[in-house]
Amino acid sequence: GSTEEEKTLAMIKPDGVLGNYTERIKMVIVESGFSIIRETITQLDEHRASNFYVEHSSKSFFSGLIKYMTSGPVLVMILKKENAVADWRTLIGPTDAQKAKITHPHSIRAMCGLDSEKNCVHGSDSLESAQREISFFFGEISSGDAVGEHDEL
Ligand code: DGI
Repeated sequence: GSTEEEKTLAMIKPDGVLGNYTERIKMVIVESGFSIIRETITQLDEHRASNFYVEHSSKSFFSGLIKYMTSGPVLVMILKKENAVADWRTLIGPTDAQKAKITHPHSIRAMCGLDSEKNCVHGSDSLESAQREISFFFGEISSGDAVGEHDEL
């Protein structure tokens, strides 16, 4: 029988890739029960990074965020699991890696993040964001709702 599996978008940001955290993070992903069903390395330019974070375009930290996100390659992955969206958010921990080290010491951001900007990893914050972000990097795929044996991925 098919379980109610979800897909979410995970990203290892430039500081994570350049800091050689990729394999450690992937180990945590797999040990936590996620399947990595697609992955690609890409270098964001200003246009694509701005588009990805368009909801933050009016924020004071936006230009710094774009500079950071374009500073090196990122590894993007589609993760699949029951409750993948919320579970991946829990696993990465709070946005501010400095706080994560205190309140969520076992989180990925506590392991490899630096502060509220350079926080090492990204995770979609809702099913809707996940679908948008998966399409952003991988094109249109199935919605992730009630994914079963017939899913091509
Ligand atoms: O979903 P999150 O990545 O946890 O957080 P978010 O969607 O609120 O913000 C997106 C990214 O923007 C976050 O990963 C890092 C950056 N950011 C968020 N809040 C701040 C920030 N950067 C700075 N410099 N200062 C902030 O307060």
